[in-house]
Amino acid sequence: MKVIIINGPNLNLLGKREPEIYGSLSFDDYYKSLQEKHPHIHLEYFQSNHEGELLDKIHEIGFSFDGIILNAGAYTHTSIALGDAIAAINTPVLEVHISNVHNRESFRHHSYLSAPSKGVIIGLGLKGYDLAIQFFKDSNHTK
Ligand code: CA2
Repeated sequence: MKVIIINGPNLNLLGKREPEIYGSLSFDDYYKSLQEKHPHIHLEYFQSNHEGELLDKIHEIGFSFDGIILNAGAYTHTSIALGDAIAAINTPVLEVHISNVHNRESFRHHSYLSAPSKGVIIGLGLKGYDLAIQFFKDSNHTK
């Protein structure tokens, strides 16, 4: 079973800035704990600050992986292109947000990614990524 976590812009700063919103753990450290917790799945991690690179990665693995866990950062709220990419691939996508975007600024309340995604996990901190992996492990999902 192949699952990839794709993180978008600024998520490389996790653990370094704004710990009151995003926590104090770096994603690299959290990813190590996910690998230890889920040793029997093929887990990959990709982060980019560039919309085109996120699109290329989704196209590259979107017909061969069993699940994509996508936190597209602020592109969530702006990118019709990412929404179109999710709709175009076969691999189911779970949209994850660390913070509860609905109790933040109104521009974070809309997502171009939610409708074409299989589901959404919001506001549960880094735990959301773990729950998304668990979902893919547990389900015989269809898109
Ligand atoms: O809550 C989330 O996971 C977000 O996707 C994070 C994005 C934000 O634009 C979305 O509205 C919600 C921002 C990621 C920025 O991450 C940082 C982490 C540490 C320090 C500064 C930024």
